[in-house]
Amino acid sequence: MSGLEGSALLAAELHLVRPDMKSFIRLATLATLAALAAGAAMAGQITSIFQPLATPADQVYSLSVLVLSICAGVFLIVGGLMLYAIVRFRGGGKDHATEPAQVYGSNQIELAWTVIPSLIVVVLTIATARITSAVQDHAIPKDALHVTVIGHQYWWEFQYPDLGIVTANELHVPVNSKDKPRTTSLTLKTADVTHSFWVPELAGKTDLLPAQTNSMWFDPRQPGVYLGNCAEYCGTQHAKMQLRVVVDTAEDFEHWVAHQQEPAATEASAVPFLTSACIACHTVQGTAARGKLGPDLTHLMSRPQLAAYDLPNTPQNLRAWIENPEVFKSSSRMPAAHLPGQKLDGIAAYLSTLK
Ligand code: HEC
Ligand SMILES: [Cu+2]
Repeated sequence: MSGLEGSALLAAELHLVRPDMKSFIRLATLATLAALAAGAAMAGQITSIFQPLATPADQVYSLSVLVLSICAGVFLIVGGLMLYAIVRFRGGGKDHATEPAQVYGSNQIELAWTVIPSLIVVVLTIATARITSAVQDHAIPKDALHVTVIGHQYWWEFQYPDLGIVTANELHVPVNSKDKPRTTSLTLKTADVTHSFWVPELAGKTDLLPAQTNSMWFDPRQPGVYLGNCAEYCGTQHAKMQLRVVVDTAEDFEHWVAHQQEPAATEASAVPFLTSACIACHTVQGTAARGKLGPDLTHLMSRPQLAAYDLPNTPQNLRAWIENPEVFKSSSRMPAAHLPGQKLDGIAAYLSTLK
């Protein structure tokens, strides 16, 4: 098809579409409103910087609104003037051969296009620096909850040094309420490559870097489950390195802590598990399993998901995961067990009692 035919076809299609434009706009508006309503209803379930529910996220949000509106203003003015010039001074008529008037050496114009953009850049810089320093210099209260976050290819380790708890992928923190203000302070490290901790509704991103310890904090004001993801490409399964921050009421958090501090409660025999290679990588408190390369399994069943993504922690999935993690997360750092069925059943049965 020649370019000419192509554009003729396009014009015809445009012509066909035009009468429907109004209903299309109506439909698009409806769809947008529906999406917004759904978004509002699911607050805490989706990841959006436009629904901040904790302190640094509020500041990040106000800054992004400022930056977005300045940029939108620039876009509208520049785009509008350009559109005006294109339409108003379009070619045609008799003046094809003559050159348009050449404007140069105008101090006024040159000053305007130097001073205005400089002012805009200064405003953006000051606003950004102000918010960045307010977030970074924020004094962490003495009674804050301290958690050490360690990024692993492709899962999160959460250590609560003051409480003696180690868990994975699901970070429990207390809500910051008026009568019980409580800040969460995170120390961020990595066991291998660079990862990035990002839960948009709670705070901005902070990287977990080799050879450097970073920190961040947040005080969430609404209980719920907040979703995040590793925000720095760290390998093939980067997308399945999700994290959940469960913001508990003060009482729920105390219950959770007390439960996590209990020794592994179990009725089943631990023998199949303790006689497998599993213990080289996994810890179950109070047993000979002291491995550190994989998630702590002491209270495995208290986590609703397996393997740092939305794989429900059911007995079937648990057994299938142990049998061959490749099926779910190819090139995860856990090798397939290649165990006889009976032993696999024994291990799965034992693990599913680790409430
Ligand atoms: C070489 C180290 C290694 C060995 C051996 C190993 N695992 Fe793992 N395991 C891991 C790693 C790493 C992960 C995290 C995988 C991910 O999410 O990407 C993991 C994840 C898991 C999980 C999911 C934990 C969670 O919180 O989601 C279970 C359950 C598990 N392993 C059980 C076992 C059992 C049972 C065995 C023995 C048959 C075993 N593992 C052997 C390294 C290992
Ligand atoms: Cu990562």
